[in-house]
Formats: sequence, structure tokens, C-alpha cells
Amino acid sequence: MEEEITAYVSIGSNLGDRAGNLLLAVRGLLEASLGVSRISAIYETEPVEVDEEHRNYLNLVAELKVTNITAEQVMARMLRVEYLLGRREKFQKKPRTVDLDLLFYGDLQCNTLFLTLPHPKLHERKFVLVPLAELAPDLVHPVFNKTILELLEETSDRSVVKRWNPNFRIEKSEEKITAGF
Ligand code: PH2
Ligand code: MG
Ligand code: MG
Repeated sequence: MEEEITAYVSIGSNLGDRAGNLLLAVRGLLEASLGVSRISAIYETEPVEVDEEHRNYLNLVAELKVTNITAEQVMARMLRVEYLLGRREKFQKKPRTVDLDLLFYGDLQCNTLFLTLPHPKLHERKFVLVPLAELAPDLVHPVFNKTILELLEETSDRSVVKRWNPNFRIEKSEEKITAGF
């Protein structure tokens, strides 16, 4: 029996029923035999690094406990979940039904065409750091030797990340969010 690895996945959606898409993605991970042990709250986040105005994202982070599966195999299953949920957008900066990014696979460091771990941009993204800090504030980033909380305190990302309130979904979902986190 191989050791259990804890992995973290960032999930985002800014097309269609965004919250429904996030939850279908979590279900997709479970159906792909990727054991989801915990999920963060859902956050409404200002789009970053996009080339045109688009709708706010909803984001969350899921914690996985996996055994006997490589990081590449986890990634391949995540891509399949994206595909099954109807993601056909291939371009980084366009609105997406659902986007799953592997953030950490234990403390594995790798850099191939297919996969870079830890995710090379996670420290520059509050939409990743805020939900991740909820699940694993003391997790140490193996490249920077800093905890997630420290990375969150130090990040230069000033974009807005707020707990999503489903009661306000209909009235507020098309509005720009402005208040600081
Ligand atoms: N994903 C991107 C680009 N920009 N912005 C937010 N707020 N949330 C995302 O998930 C996101 C983004 C590329 O994957
Ligand atoms: Mg992404
Ligand atoms: Mg992606």
C-alpha cells in the first residue's frame, strides 16, 4: 500500500450556472475516484489576467486524498472532468464553464510541458490563496518555503475576493464587486 498524498485543486467558473458548475466539478472528481476530503466555501472573485471585460468568477479549492495514482494521472482525470462538463474553450483568457487547476500534489515539484507543480501562479492569485488558506493555512509551499497564510499576506494581487452569498445570486451576480476582502 502506497502512502496517501494530499493534493489541492482550484476550481473556477464564470459561464452559465457558476455554482452548479463548481459542484458538478466536485462530483466529477469523486466519480473519477479522486477522493475529495474537504472543500472550501465558494468565493465570488474579480477576473484577473483576462483580456476583455467578463463576468465575475466563482472559485473554490478542493482537498483530495489519493493513493496509487501519479500527479499526471490526477491531472488527466481533471481534464476529463472539464471535458465532460462541457468545457470546450481552449484559450486561457476566455470565459469558461469550468476550470480545474492542480495546485499541489503533496510537496512534489515538477516542471514538464504537461504539468508544473506547485502551480506556478498560485502565489499571485488571491482567488486561489483565500480559499486555500481556509483549508490549509499552514501548508508550506516547497519552492518559497512559506505558508499559504504568509503568501496571502505578501501577494501583490489586489483583486476582490468575497465569500459568495447564494441569497444575493439573482440580484447581485451581474454587478461588479468593489469592496476589498
Ligand atoms: N482563472 C483564470 C484567469 N482569471 N480570475 C478569477 N477571478 N478566477 C479564476 O478562476 C481565473 C481568473 C485562468 O484559469
Ligand atoms: Mg486556471
Ligand atoms: Mg486550467
